[in-house]
Amino acid sequence: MEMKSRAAVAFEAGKPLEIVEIDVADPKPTEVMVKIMYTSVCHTDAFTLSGDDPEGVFPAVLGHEGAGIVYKVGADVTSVKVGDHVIPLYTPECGKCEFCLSGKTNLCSAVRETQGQGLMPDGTTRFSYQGKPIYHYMGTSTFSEYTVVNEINLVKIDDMAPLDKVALLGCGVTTGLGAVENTAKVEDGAVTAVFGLGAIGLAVIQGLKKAHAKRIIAIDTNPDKWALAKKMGATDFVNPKDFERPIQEVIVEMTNGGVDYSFECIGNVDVMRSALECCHKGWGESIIIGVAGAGKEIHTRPFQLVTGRVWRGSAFGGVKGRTQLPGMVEDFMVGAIDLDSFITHHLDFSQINESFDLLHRGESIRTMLTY
Ligand code: NAD
Ligand code: AHE
Ligand code: ZN
Repeated sequence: MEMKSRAAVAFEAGKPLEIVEIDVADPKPTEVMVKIMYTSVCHTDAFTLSGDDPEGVFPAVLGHEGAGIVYKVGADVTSVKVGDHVIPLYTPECGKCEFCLSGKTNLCSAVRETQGQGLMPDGTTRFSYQGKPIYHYMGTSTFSEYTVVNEINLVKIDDMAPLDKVALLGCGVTTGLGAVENTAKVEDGAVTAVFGLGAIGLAVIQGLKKAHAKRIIAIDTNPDKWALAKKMGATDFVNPKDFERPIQEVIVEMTNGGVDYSFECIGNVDVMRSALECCHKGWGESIIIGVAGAGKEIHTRPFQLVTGRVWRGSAFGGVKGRTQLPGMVEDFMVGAIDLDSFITHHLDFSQINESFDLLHRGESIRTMLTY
């Protein structure tokens, strides 16, 4: 039976979302309907809404950082039941595909193709408005009070965990912490640089502090971000606007030769170059986390790589969601992960466009939206 659901629909690229009542069809056998309780907006939602995402399709229900409660399950679903507390995963984990079995990546190929087209695996959508289909997004679509996701795009978590906090583990915080631990594998005493101090960069800093990095250089063009970066553990603060010369030169000088690890958490291909080139000759590694728009490419002299610098990328921090997220929720519950500091604003779901504006103006880290 179809459900009515309050949703923020992206009808067109570059336009604000519209809050409307959509129809949500029942989950198919391997799918689950989730009542989303809380969602936040990640810069990737803004990126897709802008029209720069080659995979962006409209009209769509965006949103990929949220938490909720299982409302209905398809006939073949075994790993969750009605009432379970869950976090939707844009990086699913089927546990059976070549990628899941490789032991080398968290990327899962089971539903990636249709997920990127805004469709469920059978090639259709569960959302419609006035009889016309509305696309899904990233396999999650948390900007609808009721959403339908594949069982493999869902992880059950501790019922005691506050959903209005652990929603952040659906993307931003997990991505930053994971990029340090799983992708870079930062060691004790490392000298590091973090470009971009939104939720992703701040979570990277939190991860670097946990990894006992000796120096954490926080770089942002918005000095209002220093205070939280400092709270997370940053040791040095650099505003590229204060310098005439390339920022990589400044950082190489500050560190007597460059950093052991750098992280690009913006999505700017020029900054990606700076992040690589501020790495130490012979061993420095730069991790690209930021998502760049259609047609953008990265550049550097190949000599930078010949002389030992390494360029890597990280999606969802290399975290396998169904295996690892419950443990991260427990880490939060015992105080080993700080989520509270990221939530700078609280708004009602109906004010979701204001939450995009706050992010664009650099005034918020994350706004927790309540349905
Ligand atoms: P955000 O907008 O909150 O933060 C970006 C920060 O970068 C801001 O503080 C801004 O002032 C700063 N900045 C912008 N231009 C700059 C420049 N030229 N030099 C220095 N600082 C600059 O965004 P967010 O939600 O933290 O996301 C950051 C990036 O990470 C986005 O590109 C997002 O799409 C991407 N992302 C990737 C993954 C992944 O799995 N790879 C996951 C989540 C987000
Ligand atoms: N659709 C874009 C790529 C977007 C992208 O890289 N997404 C990240 C997650 S961002 C979360 O905030 C990701 O997981 N990438 C791996 C994947 O399989 O999508 C494009 O360029 O087409
Ligand atoms: Zn995200």
